[in-house]
Amino acid sequence: MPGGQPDNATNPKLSEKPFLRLLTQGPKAPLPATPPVWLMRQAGRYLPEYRKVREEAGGFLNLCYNPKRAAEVTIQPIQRYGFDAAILFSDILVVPDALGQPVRFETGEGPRLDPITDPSGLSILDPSNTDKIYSHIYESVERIKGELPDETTLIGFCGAPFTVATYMIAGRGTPDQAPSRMFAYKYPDAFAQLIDMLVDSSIEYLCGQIRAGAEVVQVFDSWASVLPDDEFIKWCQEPMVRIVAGVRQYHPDVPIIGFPRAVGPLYEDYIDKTGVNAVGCDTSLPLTWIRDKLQSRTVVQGNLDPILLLNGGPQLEHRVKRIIETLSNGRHIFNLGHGIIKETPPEHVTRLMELIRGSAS
Ligand code: 1CP
Repeated sequence: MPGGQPDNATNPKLSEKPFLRLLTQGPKAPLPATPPVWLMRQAGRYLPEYRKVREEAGGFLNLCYNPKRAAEVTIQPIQRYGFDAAILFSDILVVPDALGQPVRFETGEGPRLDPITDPSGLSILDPSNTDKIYSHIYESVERIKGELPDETTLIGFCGAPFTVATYMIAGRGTPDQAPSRMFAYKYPDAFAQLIDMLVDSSIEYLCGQIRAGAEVVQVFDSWASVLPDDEFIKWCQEPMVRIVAGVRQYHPDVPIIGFPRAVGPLYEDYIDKTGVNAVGCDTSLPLTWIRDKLQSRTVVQGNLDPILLLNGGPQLEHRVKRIIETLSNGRHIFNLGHGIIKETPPEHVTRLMELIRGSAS
């Protein structure tokens, strides 16, 4: 059962947390001197200290389900760089694993699941027993919350139903998500049933993370952009409307960040219909368009090119400056447009933090 627990409204530390403050204050409140910052996939293989723990844990999911180790890798990038937010170390594919479709991570490769190829494949899913897996994650959240510096906000997360469904149907990452798109056209009722189950389980899972101590939640719809607009509305936007309503019913004050990656002009209606407190902006969105069309609607997060962070140098300096100049008159959280690339030299992130924190005019 979701629910319980005090929310951010009663959090005495709110004023000490720049990231949470920006997300909870209205558009008229004074802005911080420099934007709060965190990076998608900030805990991960580009950090030598992560690689060490990952090796000791013996497998990626073992790391996700071991609260002590998961807490350790969540906090590593905070200790190294002092980001304003920590994101729970876990993965979006914990949800199918909890629903009864086992997930494996093979070394050097992405995730693997036994694919659901037709409606009969849905019969293996059992939404009544997910706590067996989710409880490990909630324990990680509690532990992280207890160990984080007071000024750091803790972000919980899940994958959006469509993005999670693409892995459940294909059994792996694919370049174009064709298997799930075909499934949705061929078997729309069964696809709707899967999306509905993922909506309910995501609400339960996000509320569990919030009860355990997550102060903000983000929903990653990494593959939303492969859908035509009417399918996007049906399989991405409407499910997100229900997730936002479902979480807010129990936790009305916890900010929710949506990330419908690369959907271009569809961002505007997505913000208006879902009522998210912020949107993650991918690399392809023009900065002035973000400022003029999105920042007037909600808080914007993004959108440095991860490849530019990998490359570093004067182009990085120039672009960081331009992002901050363009978005600094409104509510902006500095982030990448997608996850950090594993070959990124850790010192490029150090330089990025110097540029952001030194940007006060
Ligand atoms: O070998 C390793 O160490 C595994 C690499 C790795 C990591 C570090 C995976 C496998 N997942 C994660 C952690 C993770 N994943 C986090 C928490 C850490 C943080 O952000 O600091 C988060 C938020 C995710 C989210 C995630 N997983 C997304 C959505 C965001 C995005 O990048 O688009 C997706 C699509 C996944 C699936 C996934 N998990 C891992 C891989 C390699 C993939 C992509 C697979 C593919 O499409 O081929």
